[in-house]
Amino acid sequence: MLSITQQLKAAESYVFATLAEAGVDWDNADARAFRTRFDAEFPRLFNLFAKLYGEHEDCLDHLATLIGQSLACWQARPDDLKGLDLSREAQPDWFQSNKMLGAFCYVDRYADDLIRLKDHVPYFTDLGITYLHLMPLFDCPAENSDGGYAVSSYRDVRSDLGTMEDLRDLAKTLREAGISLVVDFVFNHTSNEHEWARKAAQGDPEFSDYYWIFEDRRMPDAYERTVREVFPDDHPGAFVQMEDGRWIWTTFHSFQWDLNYSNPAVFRAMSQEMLSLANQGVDLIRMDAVAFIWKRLGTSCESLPEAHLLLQAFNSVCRMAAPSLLFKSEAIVHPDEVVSYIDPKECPISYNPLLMALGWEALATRKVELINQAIARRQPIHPECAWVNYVRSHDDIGWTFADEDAAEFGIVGFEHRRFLNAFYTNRFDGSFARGEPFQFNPKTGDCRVCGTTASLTGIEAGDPGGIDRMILLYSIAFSAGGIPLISLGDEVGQLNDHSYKDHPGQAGDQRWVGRPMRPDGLYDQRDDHTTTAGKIFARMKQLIDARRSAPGLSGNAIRSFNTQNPHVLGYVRNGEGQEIYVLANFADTPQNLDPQRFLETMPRMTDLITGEAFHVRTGVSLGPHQTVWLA
Ligand code: OTU
Repeated sequence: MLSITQQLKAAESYVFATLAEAGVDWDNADARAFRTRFDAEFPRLFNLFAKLYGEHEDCLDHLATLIGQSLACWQARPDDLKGLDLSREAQPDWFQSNKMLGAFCYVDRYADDLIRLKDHVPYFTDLGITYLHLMPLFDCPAENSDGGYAVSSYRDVRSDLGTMEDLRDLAKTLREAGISLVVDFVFNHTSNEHEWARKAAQGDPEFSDYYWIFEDRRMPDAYERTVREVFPDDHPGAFVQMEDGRWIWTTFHSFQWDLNYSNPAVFRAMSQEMLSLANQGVDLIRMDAVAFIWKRLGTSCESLPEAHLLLQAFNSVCRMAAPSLLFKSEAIVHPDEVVSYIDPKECPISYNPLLMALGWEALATRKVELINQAIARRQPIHPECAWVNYVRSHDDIGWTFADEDAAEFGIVGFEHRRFLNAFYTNRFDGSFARGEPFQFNPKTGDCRVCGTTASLTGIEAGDPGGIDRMILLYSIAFSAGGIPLISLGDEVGQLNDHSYKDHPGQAGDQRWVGRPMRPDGLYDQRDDHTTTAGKIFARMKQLIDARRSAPGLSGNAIRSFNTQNPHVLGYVRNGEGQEIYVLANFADTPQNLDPQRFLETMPRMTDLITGEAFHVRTGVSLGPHQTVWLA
């Protein structure tokens, strides 16, 4: 029996022998640079590979081929990106800065195509954006595309948006403007029109093994006993029948076929797709639907230990061949699971679905107990990692709080979610929100909510608190630690768009209500303070500018601050020596805080958002929905 070290040495020799046979030349500066990173990463990658694929006879062959392919990707990596790799290595905490500001949009809906999106770069720079997430832009089926989340080729841009060259060009323009490009890596599934899928559909055994395909219902029935239905409107269970009668795993829509990562060839192939993406000049990839990437019979097939090992293996491949590329995990699941993906060696960046959902929860209930508890208990993460704090995404709002957390306040999760769904879809008396329900599951009562921020906060309904509520939510996303994310168009108050109902391929998917075209008319009004768009824009700008000049908001150190007022959220941020007290009133009425709460702070503080002075020892009064950053 070989010791671990001996195994590692043997594997390394095997890899080098295989590469030598394939004619790999190590005798040049480029290969030597790779070699240094290889030496640092190989023990980890080998270990992960052994755990994931150790039982496959050809495990080491796959590993050797993977290394060879990664080296080739490294050699193909443009020099400016290699320069970026070095500068990021010298400043690994670059994304922790209080100057970071994220935004996202659809290329076609915001600007028609990639070339015309360049025209908006000056606006992005003016606004202070440093991170731009472009919604999926790769080749996908014409109608059945799930907004681009059914990818037919990771190597081709959707033809109406432009070409790969346009993407590279845009990435460069953005980089020169100090903006990192973020795109999705939709790696849990491909579209049924992907070349691999077409071959699988034709019965090719090699590519049938790229997916989860079964001859009859025996295994699908067994799996379906324990997996959840994610898109029940589309199909029941997790499998759909193929034209030839076989059954295939589709977690999401029937045209999104789950990749079979228990096959090492799939990991290898997808690593290549990932590295080729990185070489286009993408800085950050959003790892879509991470919870679903590994399946095991008898489990929920969500967030299994191997899902983490897989992500770590992808991460390790990047450290060798595209070292500056960072991962953001997209896990909209139980908060314990969300944090399980956050690690410098896995996904250093993660969406913060809990804080997002609980902001909305507190607006509806006007109470801060749940969001307060989440800040205290679930907000702190590894100091080298960052949350992406958002108010809404392109998807629905899922009420992913932990039932056990809510139970501490006597709140019953199921009933509370039902209330929130009713409230945000305007089926609750006195609601200010105008959302639409999504994926209502009559079997479980589960449902999610869609809509733009302005429609959900009351701006659409003409509620007097609408703008303040929107600013309140953004002020939390801007101050809670991490990268704030603006849904582009929100900064001028874009409203729900119901026209999706007339579009084939969108009509059955209510999430499109929250994905309007760029609201040109509202943008034109943004400097006119008499308009709603102008009022919102001015206040968003105020938040952006305040954040940029507040080093206390950098990093992610946070502690909760109990305001002893059930309507007022409080927390303290501390970065680069500056301490900031964030207070946020979720009530529709003014609220006072007891001076006793401020015995340990400076007696006189300033609200960094408005510049207003607060003599806190005499107490703090906040207007309805008012939020302050006191320093
Ligand atoms: C993601 O979301 C994308 O954001 C969606 O737009 C896609 O439709 C989907 O993947 C498939 O690619 O179910 O309602 O964390 O909540 O990954 C959104 C689990 C989704 C899921 C999430 C998924």
